[in-house]
Amino acid sequence: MIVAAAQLGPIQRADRRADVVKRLLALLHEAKARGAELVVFPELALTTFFPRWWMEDQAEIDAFFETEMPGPETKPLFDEARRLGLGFCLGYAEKTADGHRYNTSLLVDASGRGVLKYRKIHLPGHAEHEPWRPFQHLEKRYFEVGDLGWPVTRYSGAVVGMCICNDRRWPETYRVMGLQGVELVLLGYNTPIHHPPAPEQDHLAGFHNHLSMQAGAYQNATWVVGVAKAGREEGCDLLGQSAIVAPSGEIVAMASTVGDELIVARCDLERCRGYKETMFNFAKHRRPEHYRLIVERTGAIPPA
Ligand code: CDT
Repeated sequence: MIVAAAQLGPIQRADRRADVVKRLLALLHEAKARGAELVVFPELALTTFFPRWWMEDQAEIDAFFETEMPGPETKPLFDEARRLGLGFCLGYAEKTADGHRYNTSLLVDASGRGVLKYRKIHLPGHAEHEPWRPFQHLEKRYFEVGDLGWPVTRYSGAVVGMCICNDRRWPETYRVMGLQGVELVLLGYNTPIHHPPAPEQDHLAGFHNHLSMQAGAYQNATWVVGVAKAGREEGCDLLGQSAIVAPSGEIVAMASTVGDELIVARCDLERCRGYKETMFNFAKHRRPEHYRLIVERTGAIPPA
């Protein structure tokens, strides 16, 4: 499968949805021209990364959420992708009819039909206002923990799953999909390079990004398509380095800018099989009877 990672440069707060969708459309056209059949957009691809602000006015918060998908402003994306015969994966803030709010990714097939939804499970940051920070990370305030697990589906000959940003740092994310035979993980992210609680880690942001995705890919014998929203957004620098990672753990394509940029790779699903049948033959080598602690315990408890 030829897959495109459609990295986005920054989206400022004043940018209109319609203008953002025009940028997505330009990337969609480039993807078509370069032979892709599936295009992956970042987390919260329609707006600025709004959890950086403490907001109390519910109407102001709601303006960042989609109540329907497609809605009037996103329909052109669905229509054009269908016309071009392209599937895509889109990250957005979802508000459900009964008032729940999630950080969501939707996989849409080439006929314009939503075929898989994922709601972010590992919500990083904090829920209360922390004025000492230069910017907030309030995902725990604005979103609920996803309620769908990590489902996978068969899509165009591949077993496809999704996760979102901070999920990529947790081995459980990939393993739950790995146990369903995943071959292609689609993953969008918004990663501030500065991490206010631990600034000494800032210079490693790019290393940790790739480390997580490469380990997840290799240990689960899957392709991983990691797509950034990058660049200086409302004064906050977001990591780029979108990457397509092979089941060997090798990066086969990587973005070199922090703007709108398309990278493309031919993801040969046979390369998953090689690892799934040898080193990571789960049925043969896993020992779940020794893994109980992973599901029974959340935080670490060192010995007395
Ligand atoms: N969007 C997102 O999940 N970003 C986080 C930042 C963590 S710092 C609170 C990430 O893991 O990249």
